[in-house]
Amino acid sequence: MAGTAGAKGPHQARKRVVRVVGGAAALLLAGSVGSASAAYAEDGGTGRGGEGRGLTVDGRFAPASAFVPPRAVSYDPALVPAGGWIRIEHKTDGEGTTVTVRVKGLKPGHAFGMHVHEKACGVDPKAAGLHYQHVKDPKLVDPDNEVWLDFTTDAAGGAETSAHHTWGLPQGVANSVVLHREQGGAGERVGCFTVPFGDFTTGVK
Ligand SMILES: [Cu+2]
Repeated sequence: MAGTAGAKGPHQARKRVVRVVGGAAALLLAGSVGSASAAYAEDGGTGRGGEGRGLTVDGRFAPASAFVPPRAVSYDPALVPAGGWIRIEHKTDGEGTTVTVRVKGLKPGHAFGMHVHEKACGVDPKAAGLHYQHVKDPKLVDPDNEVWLDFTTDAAGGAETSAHHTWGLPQGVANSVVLHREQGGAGERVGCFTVPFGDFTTGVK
């Protein structure tokens, strides 16, 4: 569309990748097993808002008892060993939104449950709050109304899966993924990874 060419302003650089440092805690974590890094890329190449934006966040699990609370928290070292790795990708385009998880170094051959939750992780497994729901309704606890990322690890403790929805994850309303001991809609929380879903421009002024 010719009319969109002029829409490109100072906030719509074609491609931006920034390293996000969440203050002093993140600096202390650099290089430790609890380190996490995030790369945010925004591609406004089409000139149409909401297309081709993505977020990728990596982390390594560490115990909740670590001196500096890690971004990727293990609540159960038998299932989620320290040093286990996780990457979350969140992509949004005209077709909707896709969340992909990749893990390495978790317990081999285990069927994990995983969902996108509302709040950031904490020392307390309950800190992540409830599942993010597209339509807020306690009766709609299912993979159509929520982002479920259940996976079963291979013999090396790795796995990859993704979930696609035609709706999106607005900034600020979904802030973690929680790993559960069992697959399905609930169960004991064995790990958590803080991810600012929908925030494709964090750190970009
Ligand atoms: Cu959950």
